[in-house]
Amino acid sequence: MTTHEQTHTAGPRRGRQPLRYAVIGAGVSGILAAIKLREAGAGEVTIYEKADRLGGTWRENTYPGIACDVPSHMYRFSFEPNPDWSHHYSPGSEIQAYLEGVARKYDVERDVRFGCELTRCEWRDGRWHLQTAQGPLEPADVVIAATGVLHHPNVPEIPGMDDFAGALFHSARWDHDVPLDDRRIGVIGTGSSGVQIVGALTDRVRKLSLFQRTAQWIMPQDNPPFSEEDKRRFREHPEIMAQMFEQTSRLFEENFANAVTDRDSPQMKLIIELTRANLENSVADPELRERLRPDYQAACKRLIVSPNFYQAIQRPNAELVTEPIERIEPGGVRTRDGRLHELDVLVLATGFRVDRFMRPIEVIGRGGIRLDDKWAARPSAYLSISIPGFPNLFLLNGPNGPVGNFSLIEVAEAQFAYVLQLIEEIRTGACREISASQAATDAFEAERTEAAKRTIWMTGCRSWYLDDRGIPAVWPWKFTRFREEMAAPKLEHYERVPRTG
Ligand code: N01
Repeated sequence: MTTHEQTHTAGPRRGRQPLRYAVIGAGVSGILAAIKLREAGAGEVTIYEKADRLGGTWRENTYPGIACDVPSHMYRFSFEPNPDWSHHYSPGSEIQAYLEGVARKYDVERDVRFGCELTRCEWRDGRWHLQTAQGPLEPADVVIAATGVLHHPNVPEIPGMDDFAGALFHSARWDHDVPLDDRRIGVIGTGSSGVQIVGALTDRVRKLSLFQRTAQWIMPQDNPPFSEEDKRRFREHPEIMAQMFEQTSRLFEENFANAVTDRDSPQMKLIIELTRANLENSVADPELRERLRPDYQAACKRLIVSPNFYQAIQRPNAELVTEPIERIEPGGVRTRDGRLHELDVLVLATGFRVDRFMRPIEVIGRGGIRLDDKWAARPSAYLSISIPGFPNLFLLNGPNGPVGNFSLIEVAEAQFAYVLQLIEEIRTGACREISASQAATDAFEAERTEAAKRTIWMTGCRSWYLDDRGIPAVWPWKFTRFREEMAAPKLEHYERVPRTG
């Protein structure tokens, strides 16, 4: 018997227990968890959502031009294929509408507490005790943290930001009351968000200034609409959608997702050629072309896919500003060369703080250990799902997962199928508490870190994938390995506290 087995004893519970589940967040993963828990007849489920609407990322990001660069028929719940996608790659509003539609169909909202922001989760007496600023909630036996990755806006500290006389907001907090047409707009940042905003806005505004700190490789994108005939065929023959999923998944996996984990692969060489040809063939002015040319390898940063960025940035009313930003003034942005770029609106497309996960919720595990202390160096979790010392807490799209190159919906589905098997251990009474062992987590992290060094993400660029050591904080292997790992938990890698009685 381990120390835990000796010290953690609860009253007798036999057979399948109706447990109480708390799901944190009503985005893609939270909606999924609620549907699947109910389907499993697992017990009472409550989703705590701090906002007043579900949708997560797709609720929060509403900037002009927002779309998903994973093909539409891959970016959906496997159990709810959608015949009505308008394009091969979906706009954000359509994905939000899809998520709301699925939630409606499964009556998910019944179990959502909107406007309920957790501040504290504490493991005490064999249960999770949850709290908001208003006071305690019902305790839960199991917590599913479905809080997302790209969630907390990264707001840079640029001198003078508070002095700006126009409108200033982050791309994930778009202020739709601010008029844009015929105005002077500045965009800071050339990630996927900034590039999409530039592509969508340049035609509408008087002047668009893009402040680029680092150039990006851009993959061209063809995004034709699905015809009404296509949609009718998808509706009448769902097997066509299934085939499309299989085909697209295979191509996506072989040509992109697996390529980035092997920097020497022929597919990676093709990505390099395609992005380089895109730059050479799309940008006419040699001086602008050189300023748009990155000095690192394609896909080192997350690859940007765009049908219209190069065209947009070459319009007469667009300007690529590569001079570093000195400060923000009431009238606009002053660059280091002394020039004032006069602006009415300034958009911070400056990304997210990616090391937060369920924080700032104060999470306290077994023996009073605080998640902030556990993650003092950096976030980690066994297989990105379970944290040693934090029993019956499971993360979806948690630290070091396959965020860079797959559909996060597919990732969450595979993870949740795995989590359900761990929950089954608790439900059947095989154990009362389950969390990854420290030894398994350390071994996983050591192997992951080594493998991450061979990926394209570590070939010399600054990116949000890199942790404080400069090591990619993501799943560094092929998707097949992820599927295999998620097929069934290796229970020997978990610490299980048995029930007594
Ligand atoms: O953020 P980012 P994002 N001064 O972190 C710059 C997903 N996504 O919101 O490169 C000046 O990629 C920063 O510069 P640098 C996708 O996973 C998907 O665009 O660090 N600039 C960079 O250019 C994506 O990767 C989709 O030198 C500053 C930019 O801000 C992730 O979300 C669409 C700065 C941040 O880029 C995040 O994308 C949108 C400063 N002080 C998002 N600080 C699709 O599916 C930061 N920057 C299409």
